Amino acid sequence: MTSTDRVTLHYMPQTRAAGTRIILEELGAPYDLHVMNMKAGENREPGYLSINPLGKVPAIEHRGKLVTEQIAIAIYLGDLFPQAGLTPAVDVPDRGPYLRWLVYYAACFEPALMDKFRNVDPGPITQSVYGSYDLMLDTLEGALSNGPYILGDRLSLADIQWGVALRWTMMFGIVPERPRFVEYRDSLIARPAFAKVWNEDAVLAEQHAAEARA
Ligand SMILES: N[C@@H](CCC(=O)N[C@@H](CS)C(=O)NCC(=O)O)C(=O)O
Repeated sequence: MTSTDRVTLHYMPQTRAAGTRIILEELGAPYDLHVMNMKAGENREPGYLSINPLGKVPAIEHRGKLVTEQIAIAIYLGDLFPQAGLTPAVDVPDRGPYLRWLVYYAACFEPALMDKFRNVDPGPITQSVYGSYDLMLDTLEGALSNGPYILGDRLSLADIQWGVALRWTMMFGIVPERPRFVEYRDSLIARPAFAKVWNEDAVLAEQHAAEARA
């Protein structure tokens, strides 16, 4: 990998982009941060909107291409750095469940959470993309009952994603602290990459708040 192969992560502390940064750390990927101050609205300035019109993070640039959406980024990076051992290869049986549980996060978990958080009625389970909130959560809990990890005995990037997700959603009380969720989250957030990113985020967030007040 040459210096032009470094990944640029468009970043704001204490957002979904922190999960992407933890993934980069876990993979041992070479990366640079482009940090923006969300409290000062920097992600809504023309410079960044010309990169990502949604003004959202995470977004990465790599080899001249932009990738947005945290799960697309996770899959992309996992495939780019298979040597980290966190990515089931395309020709192994775990590949299907790996993709399933990564995509479940974006396709079912987040929509269900947002509806729950805003008191939006998802309607009948046949019309809701995630069935019902309880069914969605029970299904996730069932997947976590087969081993220490979501694929059973094998740690993958899907666990890193879910460790991040369960931490913030249980912290905000959107996901109930079911014993299996707590045990699983705790086993993941004890990993050094999590502490590194969250400690650095706390410093950055404080700086940004001070800058926005000034
Ligand atoms: N669908 C996107 C959602 C990203 C997203 O909502 N990011 C939030 C941070 S947690 C954001 O950038 N918000 C800033 C804004 O909208 O101004 C993904 O999954 O990556």
